[in-house]
Amino acid sequence: MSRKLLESDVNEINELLKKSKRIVICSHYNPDGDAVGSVLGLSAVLKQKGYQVEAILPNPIPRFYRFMFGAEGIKYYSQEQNECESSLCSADLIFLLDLNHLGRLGDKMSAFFESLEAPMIMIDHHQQPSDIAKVLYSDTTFTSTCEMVYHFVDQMGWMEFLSVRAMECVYAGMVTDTASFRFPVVTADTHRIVANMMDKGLKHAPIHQAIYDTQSESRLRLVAYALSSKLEVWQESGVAVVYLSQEELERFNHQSGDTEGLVNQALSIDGVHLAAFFKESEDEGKIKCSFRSQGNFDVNTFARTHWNGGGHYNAAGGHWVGTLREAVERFKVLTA
Ligand SMILES: [Mn+2]
Repeated sequence: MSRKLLESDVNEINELLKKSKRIVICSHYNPDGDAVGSVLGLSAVLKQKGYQVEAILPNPIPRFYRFMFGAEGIKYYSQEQNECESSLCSADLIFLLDLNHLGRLGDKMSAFFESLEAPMIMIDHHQQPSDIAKVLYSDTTFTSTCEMVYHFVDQMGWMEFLSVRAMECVYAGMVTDTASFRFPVVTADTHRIVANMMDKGLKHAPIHQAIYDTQSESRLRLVAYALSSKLEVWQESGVAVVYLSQEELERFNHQSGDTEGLVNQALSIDGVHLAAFFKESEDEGKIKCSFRSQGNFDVNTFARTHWNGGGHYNAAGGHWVGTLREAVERFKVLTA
């Protein structure tokens, strides 16, 4: 684990690139701001360098990330499986960003990946990266994969190819993965990167506006409903949970990304150090789980041990098979 790419890695990446024309860049299922930002930011740089680049994601991105440069060109495996598969098969090189193992591509896409022979480069800040990439740039001390992409571009000597539009993507991932630069993992270096990008013309305010000030009325009403009617707080244990059924999500015309941030709102209650969000998925009987903690409760281990998931020390996710009520009860018992 190193904040910097090793010199041997830089050499190996240069060798891989010499042999490559077609590059595919992928990230995880239910792409968040860091996934979308890192994929589109690096795509823009590699396109500037003259490569044929395709961005492929397992499923569509939330509406409020569509402002990012190149977003309209992303291919989605869930919608264009054949096209995505032929692009992946003919790729000379594949980048995997913001994911630590193939399972994060979702069941279908990860199964397909098993058959691919193209070398892979993984850039990621999650714990316990799996050993599938030819070059692994992994470091859990980084706030975001986007911050790593900035370092990557810098260390490869490609800064002149990082356009302002590409910086917007990098910034979007940084701001969303750090909840607007508030998490303890944010360093002076994080801010220096932002300062460097602003010196080169990045405007931060329109990006915040595009991400945070463009929500639909139905989304705001869904959040209001969830917090007023579907929030439980167990003060003695310092734990809170928010949970929503498919029926409720449909009632509020739920769009992807609409429930993002709900778990952080539960965590913002005074005295609460652990919060969860449970959401009934469209697959019958499957519950999607998100966990956030403050201080020294390790939700990565908690999610790995009990909820078929994982992530970071203070932010993790998973899934569980059962009813919504059972998931809430199980969570209550496990954290009492
Ligand atoms: Mn991330």
